[in-house]
Amino acid sequence: EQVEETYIMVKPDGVQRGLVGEIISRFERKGFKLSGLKLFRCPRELAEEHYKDLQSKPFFPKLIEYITSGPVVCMAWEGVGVVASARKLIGSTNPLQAEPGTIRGDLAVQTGRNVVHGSDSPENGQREIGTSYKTQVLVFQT
Ligand code: DAT
Ligand code: MG
Repeated sequence: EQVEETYIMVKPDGVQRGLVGEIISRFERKGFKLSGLKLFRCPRELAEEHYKDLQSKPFFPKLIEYITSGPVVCMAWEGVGVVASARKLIGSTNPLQAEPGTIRGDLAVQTGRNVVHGSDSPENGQREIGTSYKTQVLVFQT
């Protein structure tokens, strides 16, 4: 087991509903280390890059519209096994199928409003931190 990093993003609905503290708190209580954090409004090009694997899905345009609709909180979290563990803490993509006790299971109802993103592999963790977290965004208005 080795130390790895995952990209966690509180989506616009999570920020708007005031769930940022609650979500950060769950990762902190688990014992992972917060290694980066910023609030920003995701530009369309970055959103499309972030979700490029889903480009051909019918819901892709709606997904991009949603992710760019308001400020997001993006974070890098670090720890042993953090990628898979964060996915467990987040729960299933469809919040109605997510177990109680998970973030989506406790706090969300709709797949298209599932409050938080977490990388699905260490490789994607690095890729997503590189695109969404490390990219300089010049427009800071949220
Ligand atoms: P996850 O966010 O659990 O990794 P994913 O990578 O398959 O799920 O999809 C990314 C996001 O796209 C997901 O959080 C919400 C949206 N999405 C996925 N499947 C969807 C569907 N069938 N209808 C509407 N939105 C969907
Ligand atoms: Mg995914």
